[in-house]
Amino acid sequence: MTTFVGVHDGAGRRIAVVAARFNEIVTGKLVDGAIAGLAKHGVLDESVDVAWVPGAFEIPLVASRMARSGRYDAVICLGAVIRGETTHFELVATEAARGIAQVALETGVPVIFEVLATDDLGQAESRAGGAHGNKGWEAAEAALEMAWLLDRLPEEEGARP
Ligand code: INI
Repeated sequence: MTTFVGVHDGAGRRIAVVAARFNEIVTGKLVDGAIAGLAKHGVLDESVDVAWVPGAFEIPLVASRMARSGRYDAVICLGAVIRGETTHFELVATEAARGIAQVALETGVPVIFEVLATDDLGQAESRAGGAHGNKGWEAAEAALEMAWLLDRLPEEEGARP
């Protein structure tokens, strides 16, 4: 029996971060947490590229560009969707999740989903360096774990000579 469990080893890794400016008071802290987490596990500062997009709805397109570039071992998507009075919240949150999942499945590159969807700003802040930790840091660890795993799992038959 072989068991595969990824580890958080950032040596030699190149990571892209795609972050939404909407609710930047929250997403800025998620980005800080992700960068700190990557650095803690050995990813060099010069090996991290951060792309800012207007809102969570725009994340999938830019994540797709980053994933398809072949330059990155993983793409981390960070956003904060906070419930408002309209159904816009649901649409943005749903499309961001759907699009991000699609990019991962279509490209085979790990694409980490850390778009917070909360009822209010306080809940979001508590997950961005507050009482519930920093989800950006967790995203960094998920990215490294997935990169490790995908390096070692069998590839599609015929993918390599
Ligand atoms: N974008 C977010 O990232 N978070 C939100 O809470 C949000 N709300 O609630 O509207 C939001 N909307 C903007 C959206 O992501 C797009 O940028 C916009 O619709 C332009 O396409």
